[in-house]
Amino acid sequence: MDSKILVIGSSGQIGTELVLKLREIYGNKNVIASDIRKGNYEVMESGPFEYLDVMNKNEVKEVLEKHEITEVYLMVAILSVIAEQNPLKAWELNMNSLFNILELAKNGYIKRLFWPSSIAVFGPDTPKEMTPQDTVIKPSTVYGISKLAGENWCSYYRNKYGVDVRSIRYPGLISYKTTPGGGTTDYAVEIFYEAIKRKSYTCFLEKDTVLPMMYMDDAINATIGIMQPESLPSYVSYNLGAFSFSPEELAEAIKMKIPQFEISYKPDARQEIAMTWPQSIDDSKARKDWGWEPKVGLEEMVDIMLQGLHFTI
Ligand code: AKB
Repeated sequence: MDSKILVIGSSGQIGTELVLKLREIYGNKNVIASDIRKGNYEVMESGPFEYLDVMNKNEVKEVLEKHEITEVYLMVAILSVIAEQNPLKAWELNMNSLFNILELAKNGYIKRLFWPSSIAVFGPDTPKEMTPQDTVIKPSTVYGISKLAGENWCSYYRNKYGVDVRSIRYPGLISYKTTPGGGTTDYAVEIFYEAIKRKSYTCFLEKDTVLPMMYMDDAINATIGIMQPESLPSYVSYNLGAFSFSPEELAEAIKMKIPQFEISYKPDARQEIAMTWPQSIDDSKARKDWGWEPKVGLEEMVDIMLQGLHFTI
């Protein structure tokens, strides 16, 4: 099928890089960026942009019709930390944005949909190491509850109405091009800015809190990759892994490049969230079903981040 793509939430951490990669692949004019706020210079200059509030279904429908969209990447979400501060707002945005797009897909306005899930679907009772695709899934955070509900609604629309919806359970994502906001894994990006600017960082997690992480390029390749097969992959939302580390291990890796770097620890409420998430992920189903394979390892990620940020801060 000739793809005409709409990215909703194109000014966010994943959306920004996703738009640029999709434009490289499908051509600038075939990838429409959209958000309630302006994107970065590259996104705004390289192709079409629509101011769009995903909570307004009619507005979304108009944009779909105007650009004859075939595929939507719905990259809108309130992440774990902010969701704990405002549970009802997070529920409303995370769920109603999804319902609006699922309904439009059900009514034939979209042929294929990507929706992001997260390792936050797992909870304190889930096995922490090499967390399997199918396991105990009882999240204890607002964000996790919304992601699990979202996965279930995606399955429902797929089974009941034949909606082609695909999803990934992202781990923490690391990039020097875009900054995250409101997540528990954000420290793994902040630490690089502080290491370069101040040679020190105070981490909001305990030193031995291991979490699964991934370099953004791999996450973008996976996101586009899962949308490629003509036949639907068997799971709606796939586990995805790359590498795992604790703040202490990341600090050690940074110290190899910046020997003066010092880390200290002042755990706050984010520690509680992190403790309920897996430490590493079994992504064998994604590897088998649609050929997922991460390319960037921990050391390479540290090199890329330090080199990339030297030029930007
Ligand atoms: C968060 O920390 O909330 C996100 C996530 C793991 O989904 N980065």
